[in-house]
Amino acid sequence: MHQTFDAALEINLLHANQAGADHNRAHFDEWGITCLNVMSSPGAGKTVLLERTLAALNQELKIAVIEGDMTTELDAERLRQYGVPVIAINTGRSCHLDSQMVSGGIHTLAQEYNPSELELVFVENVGNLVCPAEFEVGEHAKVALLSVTEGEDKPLKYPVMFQEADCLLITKTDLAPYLDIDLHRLESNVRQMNPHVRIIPLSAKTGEGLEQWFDWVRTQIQSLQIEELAIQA
Ligand SMILES: Nc1nc2c(ncn2[C@@H]2O[C@H](COP(=O)(O)OP(=O)(O)OP(=O)(O)O)[C@@H](O)[C@H]2O)c(=O)[nH]1
Ligand SMILES: [Mg+2]
Repeated sequence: MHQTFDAALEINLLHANQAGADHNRAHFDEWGITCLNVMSSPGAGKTVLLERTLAALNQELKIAVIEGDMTTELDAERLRQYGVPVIAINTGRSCHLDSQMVSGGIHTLAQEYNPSELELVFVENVGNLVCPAEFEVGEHAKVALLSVTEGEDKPLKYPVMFQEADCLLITKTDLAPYLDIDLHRLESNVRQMNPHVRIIPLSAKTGEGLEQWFDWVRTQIQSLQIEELAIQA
């Protein structure tokens, strides 16, 4: 009986979150913004990846970041150094961003900047390999990071994140030679969960894979623009 109640509550919660996510996505669509939701366990390299990305693409694209952290603005402050709008959201005790929190971030963004001038919004989610994958925030695509230090079994143990991801970045590949990690097994475990996900091995330290990541980001923006043109035609 107790279990049934919990399941019903969870379905309602996710249903309400989904409605909010659809509303957020409608705002992004109206402004011509592509939104990418960046997720991983704590410390897999989300903020460093965004730092490298802002440094490389900031001249080419108008980018903003919605930065989710439980308590601090440490990551937001790191990213503000790249001169882009960064809206910080503290989730308090919650281990993920939800669509309502991101809605607040979107409205702050729209008050402080002209959102129609933006092309790309990254959402850096709270470091957690489980919950963020369950809660859409209005993104057009999900990016998951898994660092080589986490072990090749993680796609099997935490399947939802890997099933939901549109792009999986295997990060910190510069550290692989010092670890007992089997990268082929890791990739095959990812494929078992999600046969079609784009996988990019990447090191923010050496730069390996960064160009492929930037190209994937550009492709996301282009495919959304093509979709919009098709809708208008
Ligand atoms: N060797 C190596 N270290 C990296 C790489 N990318 C990130 N790191 C290190 O990993 C640590 C965590 O990086 P962050 O970018 O802060 O990780 P995060 O996922 O944003 O962490 P949270 O926001 O706390 O979840 C830092 O010490 C980074 O310098 C990499 O490609 N190679
Ligand atoms: Mg971070």
